[in-house]
Amino acid sequence: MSALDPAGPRAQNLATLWWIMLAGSAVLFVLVMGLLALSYIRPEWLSRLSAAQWIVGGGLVLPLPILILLTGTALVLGEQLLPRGAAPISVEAHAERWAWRFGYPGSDLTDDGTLHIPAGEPVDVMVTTADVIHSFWVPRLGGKIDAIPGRRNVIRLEADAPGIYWGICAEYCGPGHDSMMFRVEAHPMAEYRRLREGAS
Ligand SMILES: [Cu+2]
Repeated sequence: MSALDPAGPRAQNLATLWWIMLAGSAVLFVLVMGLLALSYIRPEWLSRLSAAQWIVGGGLVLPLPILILLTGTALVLGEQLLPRGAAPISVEAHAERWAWRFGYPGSDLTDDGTLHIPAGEPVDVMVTTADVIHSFWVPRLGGKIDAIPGRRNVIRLEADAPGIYWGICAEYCGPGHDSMMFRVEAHPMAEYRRLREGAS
């Protein structure tokens, strides 16, 4: 159930971003630790710089390129996750302490405890809640989104291949929170159509 084991393009974006963030923070860490080590090993090198030069160098020149790169990557990759335009298929996920219920607009397919989606196709999940704030997260298929009382939030997911994926509530919501997991089943498209149409 790891976000670092993506099974779709949206989760892949997030995993890529995770690795870039890790690399960026590692570079900054090594640079700062290098300077710290130099201050012990070769203090005379560092004392050649004035206080103003340190502030400009350490506070702007060192972090800015890396932070610009990280922010830019996050904006570009994050932008691609937004549910732009209408996805051909939408499903509903309704949170209630401490379980998820699923619905399929335009279909009589009823909730059987599993969220059914097609594989290879973006799906919009309309996330709502009956009580407190919860958060809908299927780590291998996409990002997470909060379920907020009185609101209907949308998150777009996509699975590359048919299979079983697991989801979890990612916002602490009370004593039953840790068991608020759910199952997502991605079906081949033809099978999915039969499932939704066959039920209506
Ligand atoms: Cu929860």
